[in-house]
This record gives sequence, structure tokens and C-alpha cells, in this order.
Amino acid sequence: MRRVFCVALSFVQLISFDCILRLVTAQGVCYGQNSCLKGFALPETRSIIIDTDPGQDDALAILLALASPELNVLGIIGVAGNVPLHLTTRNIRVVCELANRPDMPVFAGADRPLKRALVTAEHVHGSSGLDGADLPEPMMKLQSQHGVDFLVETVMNQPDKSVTVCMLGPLTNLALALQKEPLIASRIQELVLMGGGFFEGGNITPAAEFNIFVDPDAAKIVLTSGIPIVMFPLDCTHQVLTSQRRIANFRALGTRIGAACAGWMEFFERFDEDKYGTDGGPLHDPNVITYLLKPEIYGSRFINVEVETESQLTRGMTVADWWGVSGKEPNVTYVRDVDADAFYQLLLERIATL
Ligand SMILES: [Ca+2]
Repeated sequence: MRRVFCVALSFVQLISFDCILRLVTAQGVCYGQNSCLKGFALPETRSIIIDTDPGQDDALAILLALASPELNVLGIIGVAGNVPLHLTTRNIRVVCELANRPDMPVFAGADRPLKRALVTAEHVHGSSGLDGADLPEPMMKLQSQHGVDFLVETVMNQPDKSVTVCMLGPLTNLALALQKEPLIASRIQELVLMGGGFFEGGNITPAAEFNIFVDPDAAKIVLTSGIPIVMFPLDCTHQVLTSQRRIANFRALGTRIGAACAGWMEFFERFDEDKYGTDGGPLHDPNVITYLLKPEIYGSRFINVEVETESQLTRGMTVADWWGVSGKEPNVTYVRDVDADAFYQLLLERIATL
């Protein structure tokens, strides 16, 4: 009986939760996306847009999202960050093809920060941004629509508060989208972002984390937008370190994807091991996706966070009012604790299914 149920569940997953959702909604059973599925013994699906600047850790985050049936990835937008835009949009497509998802809509977004010259991080990620795995040039094409227009259009056209935005790089595209259509702020279900740091200090300057440092003006627009924000700062991501054992687990999958993940992590961690004196480097971006799948492995506090945009010394610093001493309204769920073993177990389990 149980086996029959599992087979039926797999079949149902194959025909897509969206179809079921539309069917159920059409019959007038319920109206909200999440509430609809609660009556069924199925995982809830969550529609997400990923905005990213791959980056080896971005690549792992994208693979995790594509491997997770609970997530419906509506599209992936590239932004200039770790490497210039023509490389981040290439790398997104490399990863989609690696995951056998050449159908995924991929868009080019902003090629520079709002007000400043682009700062990149080839010293961490290699000249391609995705060094460490030998993968072919992508065949799939970029969409012709600009990524910012895709973001605005999707949030405005999908049901209210049904789209979660996952930001894995500088926040330029979301800031441009907010400037173009301020109404998206009240329509986005949740914004989950990797960026910032307070207790750990910075990783590109003593005060600033890279994503926020590259475009602090965009970060200011986003942090003051009123969107519900969950933030993964260095204070959290520095706890999820790769290690020889964890990398070996990916290689032991015996798949092309497992080998690519292991190669990326080995490349990526060399720089961080030297920098931090640790065994392994922090895998920043996948936290944004693991949070959507297993929020219970994280610990957070709802606090006020502001970004410094002026100071030469502390530009891009995220000032986190952890103790509530400013009297300012909280605007960010600031994640500070993580169960690192549970994080790696989930990442490995899901990527093993690709
Ligand atoms: Ca990134």
C-alpha cells in the first residue's frame, strides 16, 4: 500500500504541482498557493526567482534549487559581481546544462552597480568565475528580455505574495526593479539574500562583505523597501565550511555533477583556507536555498539592519542592531546560527538526485 502511494506521489510530482494547484483553485477549493496544498499529503511548492553572479557557491545553490521538487524556479537572472555580466550569464547556463535543464529561462540583468565602478573577485573564483570543473561552453541561449523587466513582470503577473526572490550576488537588479515598479515591494512573498556581516567583519574590506560592498546603494534601496527580508550574512555562512570529508562525499557520488561540485569546492576553498586559516572555505550562497527547504536548521533574530554608503572606511558595512539599542524598526530576519552538518547532508542528498 505504501509503495503504491509512493509511486503515485512520484507520478503526481512529475505532472507538476502547478497543474494540480490550478485544478484545485479552479474548483474553488482554496485560493492561496500555500494554503491550497495543505490539504494534500504533498510538499508545498514555492515559486522562486534566482538572481546570481556565479561563482562556485552560486553554482551549488542553483543545482540545489533545480534538484528540489518543493521549488518552482521561474527564471534565473545574471548580475555583474564575482565576474563581469557576460561571464555570470555564461556560467548560469553552464550550470543549467550540467543539471540537464536547458529549458530554464536565463536573463541578463545589470552589467554594473547603480552608481559605482564594478569590483570583481577573480582572485577568489578564478578568471571564468567557475574555475575548478572542466565543463563545455553552453549551447542554450539567453532570453532577449532584460532581467530587471523579467523580475518586475513576473512579480506583477504572478498571484500576490506568491514569488520568493533569492539574491545570491550584488542587489543591483532588485534595486532597479524597485525603482521601475515600486509596487513589487508589497507583492514579493519573501526576499532571501546572501550578503553582509557584522560579528565576523567583512571579507572584501575589514568592514564589508563582497555582495553589499559592490553595490551598497542598491543594498540601501532593498533594505528600506519594506519587503520581508531574510539575510544570510558572513556570521552564518562562515560556519558552513567545506572539508576534505565533505568534498569527498560529493566526489563519491560518482556522477559528473558530483565531480563538478567537488572540483568547484576544492578550487574555491584554496583561497579561503589561506585567508582564514581554516580547513575548508565557507559555502555562502546555498544557504539561501537550504533555508527555503529546511528553515529549522537556522537560528535568527528579527532586527534593524542598515547599510553604510558614504564612508571611505566602512562603505558597504551592514550595521546590525542585534541588541535593539537603536530603537529603529526591525526590517531583517538576520540569520546567525546554522547546523552545518544538516546543511551539507541536505545539499549532498539533493544533488545526488540530479
Ligand atoms: Ca554569489
